[in-house]
Amino acid sequence: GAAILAASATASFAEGEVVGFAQIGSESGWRAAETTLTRNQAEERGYQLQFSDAQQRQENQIAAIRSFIAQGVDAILLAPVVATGWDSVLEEAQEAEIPVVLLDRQVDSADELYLTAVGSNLVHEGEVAGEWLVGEVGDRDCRIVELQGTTGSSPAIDRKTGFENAIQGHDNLEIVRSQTGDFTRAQGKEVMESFLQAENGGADICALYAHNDDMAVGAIQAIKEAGLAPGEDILIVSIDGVPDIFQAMADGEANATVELTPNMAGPAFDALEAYWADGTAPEKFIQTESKLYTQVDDPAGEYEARKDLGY
Ligand code: GYE
Repeated sequence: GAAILAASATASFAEGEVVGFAQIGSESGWRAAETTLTRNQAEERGYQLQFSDAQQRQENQIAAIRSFIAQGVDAILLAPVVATGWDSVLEEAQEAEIPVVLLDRQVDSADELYLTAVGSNLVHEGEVAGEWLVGEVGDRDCRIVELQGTTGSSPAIDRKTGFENAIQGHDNLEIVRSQTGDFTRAQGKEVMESFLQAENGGADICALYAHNDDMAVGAIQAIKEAGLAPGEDILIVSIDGVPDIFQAMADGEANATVELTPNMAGPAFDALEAYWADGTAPEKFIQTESKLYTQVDDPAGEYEARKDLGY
């Protein structure tokens, strides 16, 4: 009756909001976890989530946003596959007075075109990865190969910058080959195979820096098929903290990862609820924390702790 209706109505004034989520795709385990977590958060908060998987294509994300605008959703979440080309569709959302929250990547559009961006300090992640390798190799010469993320994405740009910042001034460390693996295991493996062939069967490679764990996991497979020991013959450092990289570390086949939380939706929905309540405008960037894990931490335990979180 009315009492129950009233009670449920006060449960959360955000109850019943419709949120459109223009997700990039499921190119990595980390992205799958982000999607799982966003669905769970929407469910808990009583939102209706309209989900779109763009298969890593920007035009599909733009079409999804236009469809959300036509539906008159109450907010849009966007994980922008690349940093450029968003101005017009973000202006359309602004004209429709629909707040847009960016998840895990940045855009080069003006700040006024989105409510806030939730993500990690991507440059810092690259610096943490580079600093670990500097400490690991000491004065030894180290020829590094790099698997970059999706070309033109803010993580690929910033994680490259950060790593280069960290090895600056250590002339014994040099990135000798660098190419995109598009954040996927398959392409990580494929590009690593070409690096191994180009570098004396891998004998001349000291370390791999991969912009995400999924490319590193693919590369580990290629290194083993080339008859080398990943984690020993070739050091492996990457970013995300997905379960399978902890499994590789426990097996001695990977050395370090910089954790990226998949929980971008929590802070995003908190900011939206404050905005829906009284127009509160959040900070333009809500930063999540990153943490370095190496073999000395409890990789097997970290694997167990993450294996059921939807990666
Ligand atoms: O590291 C990778 C995913 O945008 C920072 O995208 C995110 C990256 C993440 O493909 O696994």
